[in-house]
Amino acid sequence: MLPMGQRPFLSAGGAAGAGAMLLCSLTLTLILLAVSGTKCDVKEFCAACSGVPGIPGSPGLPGRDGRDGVKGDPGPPGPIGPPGGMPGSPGHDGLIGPPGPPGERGDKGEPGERGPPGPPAYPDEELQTTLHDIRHQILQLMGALSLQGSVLAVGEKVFSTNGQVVDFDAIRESCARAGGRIAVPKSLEENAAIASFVTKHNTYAYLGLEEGPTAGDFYYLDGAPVNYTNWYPGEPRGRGKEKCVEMYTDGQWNDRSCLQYRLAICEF
Ligand code: MAN
Ligand code: CA
Repeated sequence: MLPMGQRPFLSAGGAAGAGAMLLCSLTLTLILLAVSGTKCDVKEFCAACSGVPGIPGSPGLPGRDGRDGVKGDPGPPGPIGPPGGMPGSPGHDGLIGPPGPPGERGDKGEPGERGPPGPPAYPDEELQTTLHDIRHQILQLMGALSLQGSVLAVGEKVFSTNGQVVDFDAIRESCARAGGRIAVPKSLEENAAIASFVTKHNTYAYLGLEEGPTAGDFYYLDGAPVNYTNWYPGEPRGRGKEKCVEMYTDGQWNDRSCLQYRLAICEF
C-alpha cells in the first residue's frame, strides 16, 4: 500500500473530494456486502477505487480428450481361482535330465577277422643271431645222438636210452636226474618209437605206468588214468601182483613185477 502522503485523493482534497470519496467508499462497501456477504476493509477500497470486480464467469465447456498415454506395465498375476474348474492343458516338456548309470555288460561279440601279419616278434639283431646259434647247436646234438641211435624225436617228445638194464626204480631215478621221465607211449607212433629201442637192444623195457589199488587199473606216474594201451592179448592178468608194465620186442605190453632188469628208456 502506498504511504498516506502520496495518495492523489488526499493531496487534491477539498470538501467536494472528501464527500465523493465517502460516497464511493460507502457505495463500494454496500456492493461488496451485497455480493460477498462480508464487511469490506474501508481503507483498502478507498485507497484505489477504480471499479467494481465483475461476477466470475460460468465454467467453460469441457476440453477435448487428450491423446492416448503410453501403455503401462503388465499387472501382477491374479489370485488362484476357486477349485472345481476344468483342468488346464498339459504344460511344455521339461528339460532333458542327466544321463543314467551304465547298463549291464552285453554278450561277447563274434571274433573279428584275422589281421594282416605283423612284424617279427623280436626284430633285435643280436637276439636273432642268438636264436640262430641255439638252433644250430640243437641240430648238432641231435645229429650226434641220432648217430649213436640213442634218441628219437616224435612230435613234441624226444625218447632216449642209455642202454642200461636196471629195475623200475633205478630207471625212474635215472630219467629224473637227466631232467626227464620214464618213457610211456600215448599214441601208436610213440609206442613204435619206444619199441624200436626194445627191438634194437633185444631187451624188454619198463614203461611209465603203475597199477592202482584196484587190480587191472593202470595210471600214469602223475596219477592220471591211462588212455592209450597196447596190451598183449590176455594182459593184464597179474591180479594186482604185477604192479609195473613191460614192453615186449613187438611193442605189446604185459603187466609184470617191478623188480626185473629192463632197458632204461626216458622221454623229454
Ligand atoms: C607169463 C604171463 C604174464 C606174466 C608172466 C610172469 O608170461 O602169465 O602175464 O606177467 O608170465 O612171469
Ligand atoms: Ca602179466
